[in-house]
Amino acid sequence: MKKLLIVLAMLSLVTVLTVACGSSGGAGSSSNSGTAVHMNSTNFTESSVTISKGSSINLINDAAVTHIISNGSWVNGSARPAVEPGAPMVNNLQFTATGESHPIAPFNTAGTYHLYCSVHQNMNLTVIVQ
Ligand SMILES: [Cu+2]
Repeated sequence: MKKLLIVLAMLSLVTVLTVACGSSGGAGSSSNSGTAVHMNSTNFTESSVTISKGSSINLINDAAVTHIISNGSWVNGSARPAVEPGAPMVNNLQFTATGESHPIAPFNTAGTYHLYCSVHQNMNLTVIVQ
């Protein structure tokens, strides 16, 4: 009898998890929604984020300003677009509204990558993939 209860409990847990995943709207069954990285009105709220290989980040705009994100970085006040080998392509990903969020495709190769906002000088994000 105890065994049956455990089995029932596990089945209901699986059901809850399945429903939760189904409603998240993820593109792939194995992908998660990504590590949240927030942006305020002029910058990323953290300058770097560390994630595990194969996972993604989810950029979230916390301000009612436009951010346009691409591969690359600001160096000494100059925008330097650059798609680093192994980085997912991010090409003028635009945010315009508060609360708007966009996932970045999974980082499948370990390394250090850079994203920047072409609107805001020195708005840089380093993504460390381990
Ligand atoms: Cu910006």
